[in-house]
Amino acid sequence: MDAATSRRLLSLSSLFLMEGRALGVEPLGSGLINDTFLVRSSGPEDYVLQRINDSVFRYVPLLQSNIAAVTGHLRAKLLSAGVEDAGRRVLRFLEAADGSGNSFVRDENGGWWRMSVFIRGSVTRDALDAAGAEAAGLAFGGFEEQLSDLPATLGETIPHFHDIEFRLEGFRSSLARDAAGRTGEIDAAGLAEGILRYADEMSLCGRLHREGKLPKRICHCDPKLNNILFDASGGGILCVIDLDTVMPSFVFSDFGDFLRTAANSLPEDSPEFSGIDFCMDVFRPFASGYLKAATFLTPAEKENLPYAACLFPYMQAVRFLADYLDGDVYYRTSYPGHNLVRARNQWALFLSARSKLSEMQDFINEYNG
Ligand code: GN1
Ligand code: MG
Repeated sequence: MDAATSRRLLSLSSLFLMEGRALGVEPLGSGLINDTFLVRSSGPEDYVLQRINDSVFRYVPLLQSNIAAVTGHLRAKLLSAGVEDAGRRVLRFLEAADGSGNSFVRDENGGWWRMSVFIRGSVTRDALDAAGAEAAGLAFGGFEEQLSDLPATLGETIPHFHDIEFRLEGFRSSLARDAAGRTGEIDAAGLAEGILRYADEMSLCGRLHREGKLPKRICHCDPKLNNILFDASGGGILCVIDLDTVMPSFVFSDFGDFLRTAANSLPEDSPEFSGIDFCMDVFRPFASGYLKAATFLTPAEKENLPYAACLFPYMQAVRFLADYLDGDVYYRTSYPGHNLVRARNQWALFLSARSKLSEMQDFINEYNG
């Protein structure tokens, strides 16, 4: 990072009510949407400064008020349960120094910024053993359970975010528009045809919802493995971060999207497609943990968890491929074919998960007794 950028970020940090003085700043994490930085301070805490991508999150005040409702509710529960170290188990956003009471500021170009406390001694992980996968299941099942009595009504920070029928409609228009002249390349991979072949099967959740058989609940909706903070000294999971997409959705969102990253034998942008395997060694402990914590699930929700494990790699292949066709306008990319590689990776994961559907169903049925 050049000196001018670093000075600018330090001065943006001073627009929040932080303790101490900002000493230095560095890039943080690998998110594909927002820009994230770690701010080292002279006070007891370090901070995370983020520029919010407002072409993705179009109404930042709603976004931040959702997050305040969620973090406030979680914090109150931790405190009333007397949990030790509560400050490391839920995110805390800082107030702006301008007296507005807002948890965001706008820069001179209209950009939106926010700052939260960096959770001390936390790390993210790229892979999990069985105990870690079970802990993650408990964490996400527990997250939904804790929020099941949230008094506030949350808005959809991205309308139709995990609505597969809507995503497929978008994909079909991207194909027809061919804005970047790339349909030839994806034909070669046979990808579009494959996606359309499974469209009906994968749209099951929309049908169940319309038939009144599948409720919406407050879900995290971006539960990828690197959105979980682990205690660096081996004390297990501290908390779930990246709360931008916490909104009403089907529970499939958290169950399926977690496994999409954690049960993939390779990272989501690896081009080694033939090495991609949906790991049942992650599915089993994760599903056990999740079912243990999410005591509110209906039979229809439980029964369709294996479908959820297929739906999310499928939906992500649709989203990456649509973005590739649109000319890489949504996801941050590092090279020209990046989104196509990601789409093919997710497609391979979908096929692997789908080939294990009955194995997953047997496991869930057995668990339910
Ligand atoms: C995006 O920005 P990040 O990395 O948290 C995306 C998720 C995708 C993910 C794929 C708001 O998440 O839905 O699953 O990339 N978030 C949004 O890596 O679109
Ligand atoms: Mg995110």
